[in-house]
Amino acid sequence: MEVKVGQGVLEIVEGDITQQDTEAVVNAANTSLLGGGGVDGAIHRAGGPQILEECRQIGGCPTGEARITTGGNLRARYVIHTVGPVYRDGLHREPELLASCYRESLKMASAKGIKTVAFPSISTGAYGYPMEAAARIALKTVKDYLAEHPEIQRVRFVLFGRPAYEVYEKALKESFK
Ligand code: AR6
Repeated sequence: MEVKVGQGVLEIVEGDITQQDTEAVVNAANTSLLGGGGVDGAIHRAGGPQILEECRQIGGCPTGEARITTGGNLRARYVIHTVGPVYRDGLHREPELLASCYRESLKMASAKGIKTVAFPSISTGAYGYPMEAAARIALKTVKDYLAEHPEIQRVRFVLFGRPAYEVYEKALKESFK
């Protein structure tokens, strides 16, 4: 499913973040930037050792911020690494930190002249963020950014499995009512 936002397109698909043909894919990393499981493991496995080497040089990333490396062997030319919040109870700045991940990743894309970006559902795996709440924040933040930044042509959410896709689909329909 896709919707127009300003000059750009916001799209949701079911799939694997490592297989995307966007100029950049976003990694759901941790503050060390030294790899892990989930999306992070999949990106480093598919992208090869060059990404990890660049991450080592960068030396880490605080929660809510973003850093960029090349895409190694991925189809995407760049990987934007962002660190989502670990979900506790929703009262420890988790919503604003999650929104910040999406915004800072898109700011990085704008700064680098990247026009198409694919995101996974940040923080909703190992970091435990409830998917419905995360989907609302993710979609709203990206929608707001696209409305103000015509340089970004397409943002794709790549949801892992049908249930995740359906949560995002429902949230997207709600947000465009
Ligand atoms: N493509 C798209 N989405 C995926 C893929 C994939 N290949 N694999 C999993 N997902 P997670 P987090 C979904 O755990 O919660 C790592 O160890 C998954 O179903 O990757 O931000 C890091 O190093 C879930 O909905 O990221 C950190 O330590 C979503 O992607 C920590 O996990 C995010 O799950 C970050 O945790």
